[in-house]
Amino acid sequence: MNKPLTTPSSYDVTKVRADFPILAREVHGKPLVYLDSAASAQKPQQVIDAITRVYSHEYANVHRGAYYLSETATAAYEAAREKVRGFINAAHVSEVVFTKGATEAINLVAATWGRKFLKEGDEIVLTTVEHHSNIVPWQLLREAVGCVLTVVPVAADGSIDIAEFAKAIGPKTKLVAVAHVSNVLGTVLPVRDIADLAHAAGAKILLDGCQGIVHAHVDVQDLGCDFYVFSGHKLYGPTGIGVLWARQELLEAMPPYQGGGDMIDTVTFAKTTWAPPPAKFEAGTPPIVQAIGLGAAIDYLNSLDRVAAAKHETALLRYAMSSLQQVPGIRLIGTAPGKAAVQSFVMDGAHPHDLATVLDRSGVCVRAGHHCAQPLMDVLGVTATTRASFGIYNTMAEVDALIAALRRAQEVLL
Ligand code: 7TS
Repeated sequence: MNKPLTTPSSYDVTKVRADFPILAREVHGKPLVYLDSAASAQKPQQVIDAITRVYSHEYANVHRGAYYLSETATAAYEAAREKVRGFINAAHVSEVVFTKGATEAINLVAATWGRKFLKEGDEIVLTTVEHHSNIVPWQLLREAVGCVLTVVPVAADGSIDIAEFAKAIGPKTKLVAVAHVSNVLGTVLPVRDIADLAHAAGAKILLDGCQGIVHAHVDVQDLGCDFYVFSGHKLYGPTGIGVLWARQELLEAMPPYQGGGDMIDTVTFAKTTWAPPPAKFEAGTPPIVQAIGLGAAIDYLNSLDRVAAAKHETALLRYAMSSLQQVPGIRLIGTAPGKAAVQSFVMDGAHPHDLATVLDRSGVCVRAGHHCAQPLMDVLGVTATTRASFGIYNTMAEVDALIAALRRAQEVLL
């Protein structure tokens, strides 16, 4: 996720951009400059076509029809699960549970594994940089079982020292739940080392991979984690679909999350038995088309040179960091070594919301606010930041457009 300063010659960003129809549109009469992929990425035509094809020709409910169309839809839904398995190198396809997003996946783990296996006084280790999705479900669990949340601090540059984890993880730790990559700072956490510390203490580790999976190749077995979650919509796929990956034995030991159709083995009024995972965790009609769309996004990403794409993103980040630093009054937030292509900043005299609104008039889309990481904002001593995040389709010219728009914004706001 780091090294060279320039985009590899093998990476043709113009060709990639041509796959994303929305990038050709204008906003307020200006070419769209989309720098908010960390919130949600745009979709390639291949994903849009896959969704249209299913609804136009192949749509039916899954796992219940004896007829051709339902069998076709079931096969496509289950093929998407296999694509996810391959993408993250899970050992078994049954370890891949479809959810509506990363948020639901974390809530699922907290409500099932957490309620069954944690008791009063047990500790969960988090970090300051977590998204609310990886804080609030654990607070709900704390209310239910009386567990304790321990928070690992972040250094001023946004990095997190592994020694802090060594201090925080102890005999009472049952779970370490941390972001793979921070959505505000871009920091890549030393997750393999954290996993080793967690396991040495007899704890499990959950990785919130929302931002991690989009910038780097993820191999859940190599990472050594127990749970890995992510959302499809940040990975160039549709909204309404996410993934919980967990080791088979954990899924087997966990009680169901929701009850309903598809998650049962047999039902009587006296007693119901569960289907094996992943069906046990997929009650009701699942997000069929969204899962197939996620499969198409994975096919699309696999068709690219992902190593070259990651180098391109790093080159964009480095160019953005050095260009932003040349704008008077701008302070970068998050400069940890080896970070991912997400850059927060604040500008003297301008509130991030006002700044984002003015940038929008130049066609530049950035996120402003607390980024669902209010505890991190408190520690950083700011109420909000402006954030530019880069995807596989962004260009150096778009970084220039951001900088030009910032300079215009300074004329308007200051
Ligand atoms: N975890 C991280 C690290 C995230 O960045 C996000 C979304 C989530 C969890 C929640 O994902 P969801 O798909 O379930 O909502 N992050 C952002 C963001 O940075 N700007 O908008 C959403």
